[in-house]
Amino acid sequence: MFKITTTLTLLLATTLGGHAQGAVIADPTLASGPNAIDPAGAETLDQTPATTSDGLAVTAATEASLEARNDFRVVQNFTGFGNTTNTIHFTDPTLPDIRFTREQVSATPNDFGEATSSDGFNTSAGAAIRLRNNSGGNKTTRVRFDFGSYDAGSDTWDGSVNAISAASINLINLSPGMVSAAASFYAEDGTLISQQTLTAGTDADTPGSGATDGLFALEVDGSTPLISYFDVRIVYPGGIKTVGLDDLGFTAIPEPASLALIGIGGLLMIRRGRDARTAPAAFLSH
Ligand SMILES: [Ca+2]
Ligand SMILES: [Ca+2]
Repeated sequence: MFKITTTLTLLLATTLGGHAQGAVIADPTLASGPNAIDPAGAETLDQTPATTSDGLAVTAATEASLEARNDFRVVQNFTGFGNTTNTIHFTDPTLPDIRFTREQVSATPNDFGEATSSDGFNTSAGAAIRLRNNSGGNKTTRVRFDFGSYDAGSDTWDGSVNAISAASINLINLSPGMVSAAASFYAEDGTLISQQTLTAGTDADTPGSGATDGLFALEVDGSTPLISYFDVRIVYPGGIKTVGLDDLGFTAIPEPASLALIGIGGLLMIRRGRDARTAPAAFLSH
């Protein structure tokens, strides 16, 4: 099953990879439940991001709270990702499609976003996403994970729909000498919901020397806008520096409250109708 899925994924990535929109990865295998995030434990997510003190009320979510949700899924393998735009497309209509884009904030275009199978940047089996400053001086790169809808027929992306209630990504090997990384979570109207930061070289196991691994994560409740997209912004020093992103977590698309109520009402009506039909039969059988 795994081989079939991988083959299909590679086939699609190969077929569509040359298109201007980049690679399209169809129905990647999803993990859920305990250890869906960082199942290997090889790169311990030992630093909790600081939430910035700019008045944003929503704080980082924990790995345990996300894994406890029955609507939470994780992509662990990014095989097929190329170095520009990548789209994950699900045939399951309850799941948002996901588009990954990379923006070179500083001048020189020598960062990457493609898949890497290096153990040093993975928190799970299968490839992670590699981001690298390949040479030269300080650089900043921003990558975006947008939850939306992809239409395969017209090859078009709509990022203004399918916002969700929780999302996460692992950041791996923010090595000493690197500067920092921040994640910003946004609503569909562009409102900033939460901003979280990790600082390089502050590993909890080996302070001052170890590379930082951390989890950027957010859960919103009914009083907060849903998550439409989030950005990860990384500041690199000069020289060759690489970080990994792995285990992209997200929830199913929440059902609108009105539809949920109609659904409950409909079930009650069906049940009532069935009870009305079966009650006489049950009575007669006695
Ligand atoms: Ca992985
Ligand atoms: Ca979106």
